[in-house]
Amino acid sequence: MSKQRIAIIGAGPSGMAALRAFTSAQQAGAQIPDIVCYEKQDDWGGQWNYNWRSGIDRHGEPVHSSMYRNLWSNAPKEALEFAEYTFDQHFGRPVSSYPPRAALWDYIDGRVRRSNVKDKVQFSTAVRWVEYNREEDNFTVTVENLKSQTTSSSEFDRVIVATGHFSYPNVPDFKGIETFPGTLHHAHDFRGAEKLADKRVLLIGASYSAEDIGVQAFKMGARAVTMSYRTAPMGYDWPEGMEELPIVDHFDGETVHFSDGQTREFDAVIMCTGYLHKYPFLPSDLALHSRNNIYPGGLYRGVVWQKNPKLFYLGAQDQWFTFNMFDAQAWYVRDLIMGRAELPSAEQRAAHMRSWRTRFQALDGDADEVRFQADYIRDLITATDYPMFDLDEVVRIFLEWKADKKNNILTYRDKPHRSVMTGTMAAEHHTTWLNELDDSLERYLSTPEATEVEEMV
Ligand code: FAD
Ligand code: NA7
Repeated sequence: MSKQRIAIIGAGPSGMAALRAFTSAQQAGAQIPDIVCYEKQDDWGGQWNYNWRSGIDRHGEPVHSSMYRNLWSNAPKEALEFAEYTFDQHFGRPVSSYPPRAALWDYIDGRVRRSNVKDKVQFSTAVRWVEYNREEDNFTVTVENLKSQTTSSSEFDRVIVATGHFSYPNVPDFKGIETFPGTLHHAHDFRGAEKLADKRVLLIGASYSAEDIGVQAFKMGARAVTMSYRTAPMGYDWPEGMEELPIVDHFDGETVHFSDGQTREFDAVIMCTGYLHKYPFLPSDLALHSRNNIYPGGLYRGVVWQKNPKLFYLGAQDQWFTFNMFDAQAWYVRDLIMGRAELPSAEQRAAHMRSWRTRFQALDGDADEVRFQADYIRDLITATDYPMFDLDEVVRIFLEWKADKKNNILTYRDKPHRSVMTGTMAAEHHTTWLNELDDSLERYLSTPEATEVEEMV
């Protein structure tokens, strides 16, 4: 029998998890399918592969990453740690719980670099179209090599979509916004908060981006930061100079009118209004349409496209858990593809999806969501040989993190947590998040003299 051919679209953390899942089976002696991973950027890491560009890249492609220079992990690294490649293994010593972007990129890169899989990735190659061939029961994948500007098509037995869903900005309209004379961006194009020093900044939205860009702006010396919510305020105990107001009613030049009648003047507006699930390379019967939530419809066990179970999605959920959830998904998809796990009938899959969906719809608040996602991951790991880890303890870490943020939104990142994988207590970073202005890996791993740290305070 000829070997199956598998296409992985995207080499972000989810695509890298798929590459790692297959090589881990290979290292254990199994015959694995032929794998080709297409990645439109010139390196892997997805969102974590920071790019100073915004808008359109040098090939005329939409820039993928929404990350900014100053980004540090927004949850403890102990909640995202791989069960089969720990932070201790990677860094060789305890590091702090909230690493900056470059340190997390180094960690995910380190794991796959050791497994020799980079030659399976075709970089600077954008997938343009995926077609299911009913008669052959396979897919034709058409790609463009962005450097040579040549297109080509190949056939695959299965396709894994791992292109992420925090890249295409959701940009609402507001009455009068065209009269605003200051700078106006979506969070997707935000690259650093330095320029916000001394500015009056409006962030529209009440989730991770508004919260984090808000505290970044505060840290970098913004004169005033206002965050505007549609449904509910984040409700943190904001420091003086930061506030939450209800939704924007309209703009009138630099003056913004809020729905409760208050007005403020601004120099800069950043829409932190989330992202669209968008898969421009997929026909509508293969493309996921969903809001950003933790149980999108149409995906059995969150990964198998119910309408065509030869198509898989990784990382399509909103994310409390990240890297280790992508692993659990990738291991399960690998096992389905390699025939190690059995795919239930369409009816059984539908019944399974209905029962999880019912539970999902009854969730009440963040703690419920975290527990739901932990159970979801447990269900996947149980079906594979991915090392099980103490998911209840990770839930506890998430809840502690939430309480730390409630306690002080400016200091939660200074707190160490204990690894559920190794039992190692994280190090305390040499400099507090509020005082650390150098986000580089070198600085993160350095051990500055105490006097140098004191001088920064
Ligand atoms: P992505 O990282 O988005 O990777 C998708 C890949 O697919 C990209 O490399 C892209 O170039 C490629 N691709 C897309 N389209 C095509 C195409 N047509 N052809 C070929 N390749 C294509 N998670 C955390 O755990 N901690 C954090 O602190 C954190 N902060 C975040 C901050 C921001 C601003 C954002 C946007 C996300 C953050 N996340 C964080 C969540 C993040 O989504 C995950 O950590 C992770 O990057 C998701 O991995 P992914 O592989 O599913 O998607
Ligand atoms: P999220 O978490 O999807 O949140 C989007 C926010 O935008 C949310 O508060 C929405 O309010 C708000 N929103 C959406 N549309 C509107 C309109 N029309 N008006 C006002 N507010 C609106 O996106 P984030 O960018 O914060 O986070 C995405 C990822 O990036 C996340 O995983 C992090 O790790 C980093 P709602 O609550 O729905 O009323």
